[in-house]
Amino acid sequence: MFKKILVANRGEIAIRIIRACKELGLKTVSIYTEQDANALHISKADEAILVKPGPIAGYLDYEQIIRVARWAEADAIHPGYGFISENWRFAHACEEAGIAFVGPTSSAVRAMGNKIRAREVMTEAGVPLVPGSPVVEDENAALAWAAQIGYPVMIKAKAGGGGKGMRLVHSDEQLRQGLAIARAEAKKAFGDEAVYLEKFIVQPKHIEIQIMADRYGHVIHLGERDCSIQRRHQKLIEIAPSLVLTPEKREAMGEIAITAARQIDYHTVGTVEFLVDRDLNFYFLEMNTRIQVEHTITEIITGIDIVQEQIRLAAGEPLRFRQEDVRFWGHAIQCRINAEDPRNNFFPSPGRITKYQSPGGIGIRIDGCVFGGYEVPPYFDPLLTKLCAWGLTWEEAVNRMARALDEYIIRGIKTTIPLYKKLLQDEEFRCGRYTTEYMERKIQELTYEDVKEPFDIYYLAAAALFFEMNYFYTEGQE
Ligand code: MV4
Repeated sequence: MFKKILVANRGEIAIRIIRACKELGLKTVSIYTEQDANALHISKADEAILVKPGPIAGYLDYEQIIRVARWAEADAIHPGYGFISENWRFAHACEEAGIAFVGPTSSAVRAMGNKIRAREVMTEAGVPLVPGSPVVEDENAALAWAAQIGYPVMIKAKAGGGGKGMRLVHSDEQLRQGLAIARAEAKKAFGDEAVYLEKFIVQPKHIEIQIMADRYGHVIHLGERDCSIQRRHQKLIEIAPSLVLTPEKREAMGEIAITAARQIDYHTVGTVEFLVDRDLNFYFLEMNTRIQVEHTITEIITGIDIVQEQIRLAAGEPLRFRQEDVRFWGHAIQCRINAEDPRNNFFPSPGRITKYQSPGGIGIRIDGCVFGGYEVPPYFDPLLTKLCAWGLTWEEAVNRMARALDEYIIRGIKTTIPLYKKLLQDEEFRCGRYTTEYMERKIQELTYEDVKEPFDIYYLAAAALFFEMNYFYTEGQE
């Protein structure tokens, strides 16, 4: 086992990793940039080292991070999610430097980062994929492939992922136009203009399987998470298990996810994402070679500490569970509490938290990085905390989450809490059959304020009057 781990991240995930390390008896080193000097992940670790430049570049400069790890005598680096977590060059540099990367091999990271290569690898393994094309070299090739696949067709970037550079087209005409735009976007976003086509799956669910693997050929899955409640590819609410999968479907998807992992000699933990259509046909979408934000809800229903296991597996320990040891118990929901204003197009809402009171009690878990008086910096991802609720039944989990949201007080900045309070009352959410277009369709209804609105106008008038008087007053003084 390692002795000391450098946590190459910030925010809630840095704290989550530090907690796992402490329980494993490992020393921890945090890194931070100048703009993050008051961040909680600094004081939670045994040591903290300033990296430059801020606010973000220091977290991305993996060569500097490896130098810092060497200097601090850390024997492993945990990248968390985002930042350098899926940069195969970083994983490779760790391999070269003789510092353990808490993740799979750089070649597995690389293979899954290239979406075309991922499709090829998975095709070879017999993993079901959305019908699609290889890279389309020109317009004629694209038109021919589209004819074979059948409209509607999605144009996707070879280097894409996370929804960037995707384009939906319904006809030859739209394909011709869309192709040029998609190429330009892909070039701009990824420095690679290669695109390919896929059959568009109408109103899919986004369901992903958590897997765990050691270096000795053992691979298991920890069931699924339904992440369909999202907006513009930012997940907002995740649940486990999915309310639509049968035990047989879960097993089938789990088996396929294991096959996918085996195909690339995967080890540590990872996630295989699927699109699931209305008839519960499922298609491989991509594989995430890192810990994910929503790993928490799988921990809650399985009782397995995924981050601890990830570290053990990275250190070369054998898997401690067999598939039949994994049991699912009850239902878990996670709400991502973001510093954003859902009523204003999810506009970022950084600033000082003037009051903070978190919920608690049976079945509640919070992973966060904020406190009363903390100034949320404007530079980073808006995630403040992850609020999770567990219940023996789905209904109990939903009611418990609603209760926890009611208890939650965050003042001084806008958050997604009011949105979730409304959403949890929605019948369509409560029945669990929602798909990925749910949020976009419901956002108006869920952010419509029915009681307080008329009063706001009076507050506004009073404030205007106050400022007006103040203005005259100060003018008189000069
Ligand atoms: C699709 C799709 C429908 N058909 N591909 C979005 C994220 C990116 N990784 C893939 N995405 C999609 N690919 C085909 N062939 C619909 C989506 C999609 C989506 C997928 C997962 C979660 C949310 C989504 C929201 C909109 C579209």
